[in-house]
Amino acid sequence: MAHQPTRDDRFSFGLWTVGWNARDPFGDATRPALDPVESVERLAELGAYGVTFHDDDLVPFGSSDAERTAIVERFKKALADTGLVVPMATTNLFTHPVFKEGALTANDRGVRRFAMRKVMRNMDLAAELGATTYVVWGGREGAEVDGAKDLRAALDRYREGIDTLAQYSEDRGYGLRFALEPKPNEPRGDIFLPTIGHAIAFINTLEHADLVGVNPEVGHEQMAGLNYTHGIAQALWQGKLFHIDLNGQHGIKFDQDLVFGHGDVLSAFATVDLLEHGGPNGGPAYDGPRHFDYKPLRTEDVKGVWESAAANMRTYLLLKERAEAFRADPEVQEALADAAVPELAQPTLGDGESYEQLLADRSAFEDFDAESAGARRGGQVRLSQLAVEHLLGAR
Ligand code: GLT
Ligand code: MN
Ligand code: MN
Repeated sequence: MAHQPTRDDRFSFGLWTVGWNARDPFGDATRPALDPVESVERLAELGAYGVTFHDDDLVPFGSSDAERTAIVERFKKALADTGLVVPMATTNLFTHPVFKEGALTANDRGVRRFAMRKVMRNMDLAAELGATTYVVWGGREGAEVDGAKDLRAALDRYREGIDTLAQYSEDRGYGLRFALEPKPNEPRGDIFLPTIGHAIAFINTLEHADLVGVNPEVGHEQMAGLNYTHGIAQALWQGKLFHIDLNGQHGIKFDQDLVFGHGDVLSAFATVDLLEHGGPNGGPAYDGPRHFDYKPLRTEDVKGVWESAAANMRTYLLLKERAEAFRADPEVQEALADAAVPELAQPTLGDGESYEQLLADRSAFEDFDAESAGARRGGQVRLSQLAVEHLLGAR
């Protein structure tokens, strides 16, 4: 069945997604906590290939070394029994009150040192389990009160933190690549590195810039009113799309973490098209795991948790099929040509042409007919409608 996920689709889920017991700032949990081993088993049955986790999702904060070893051994056995892999791991630097004012960028130096050690400890486990990507979501790295934070010093400390962790991975031979996850706000009033663009600009200042990329989440960019597909296209273009968090969001409001495609479905269609095909004129597609970072709705029981996990994968595969049909449709090809989409792949200057030659080219300016170029038809609505029709299964 085309919409039945297989390991080859490389779908992965965080333990914290299906395992969320639906406690929110206004209400108590509506579901029991899930055993990580049960999550591994169920995800494997549903066709996922990978599972990801924060240190504390697997080993509760404050566990003794003996408890930790026992939990990890049991988890490893579940992985071996099911064949599920751990492509990525991350650290919880946000739940415990110690991180209320920040972690790698906390004013309190002791908290920063504790945070660094907490990450290093879980990097050891990540490497042991074969992970190749280490996500850093700085949910508490931010502020509500501008005057209570030296913003430039915070960026210095963030850089120091990431460079130190990258050095640690290199020295230990862990081969991890780091993926910074942007988010504009929530839980902090304003979070540092709020968008993909901010994160990439920050990465360029790092000593270990080559080891660091981004992990953009659909809803986080949309919370900032930004176009997710544009954001990940730039990350791909800069060789920085190390990982992705797929989910759904309805515009600028609190972080909804809906099932992928259950928010802006037309945008999700464009995202899958980009990830699978690399854009209308080709280009690098994304070859990492298709990772879902969503929360099963608080209204759901445990059965609904697994329905929603399956829904993420099925929606992705449906969108992938629609994107393939869209690309293969001769009318789409014609509409793309009509809208001059392939022409953008052609450099603006000719091969070896200098700006002196451009200045000497009267057809480029003096004799250029700006009026008729300005009157040329767009053909964009036709393309948009073709996409909608493929999405709705009308073609
Ligand atoms: C948290 C956050 C997510 C991040 C996770 C990684 S934790 O659930 O809302 O967007 O990806 O730390
Ligand atoms: Mn989110
Ligand atoms: Mn996320």
